[in-house]
Amino acid sequence: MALLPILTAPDPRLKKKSKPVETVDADVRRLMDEMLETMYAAPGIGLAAPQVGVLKRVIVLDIDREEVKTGPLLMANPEIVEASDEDVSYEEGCLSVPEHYSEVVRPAKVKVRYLDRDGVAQEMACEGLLATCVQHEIDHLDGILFIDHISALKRNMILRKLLKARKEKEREGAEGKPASIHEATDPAHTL
Ligand code: GNR
Ligand code: NI
Repeated sequence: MALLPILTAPDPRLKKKSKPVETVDADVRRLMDEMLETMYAAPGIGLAAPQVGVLKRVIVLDIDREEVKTGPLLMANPEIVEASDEDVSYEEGCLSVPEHYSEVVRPAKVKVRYLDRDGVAQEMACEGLLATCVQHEIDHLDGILFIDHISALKRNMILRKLLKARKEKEREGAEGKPASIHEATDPAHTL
């Protein structure tokens, strides 16, 4: 099975609304399986299809903490059908926003309805990290990143840093060596 490349912000594909899956067929099952493998390899506790460039409403999760071990969860067309009035703040990260973390406030408990890997409709009550994570993944299906829940000032700072990091990486790739080494050996930068 193949690992899928994970897109990082800013990328226009991460801002798009994903389309519902019509039926959970062999293609969708393969996507779910490859996403799960990609998530474990990253490593992450959740992954949404648009993060691998596929604009379909498919998410995978596996929360493994002392209190809660969910095992692999594969969901097509996940929907929040109930949310608690009570909110909770959790420090979130995202594989598409590498190395940045922020507190995000969301409902503490949600009930999610989805189609499982066999195409069977399921409902699951979620709380704790699972509730946060499933909302984070469903957000991805609507083109929303966790940084869209924080101040524009913080968001733009993070986006600028991500863009800068990407450009440095591209420059390294083009020259076959790190930009820092290039600068150190460049007479213009030694003064
Ligand atoms: O691996 C992940 N960890 C995480 C931590 C707190 C809140 C949400 C997440 S999801 C994230 C993986 C990811 O980017 N999923 O879209
Ligand atoms: Ni994410």
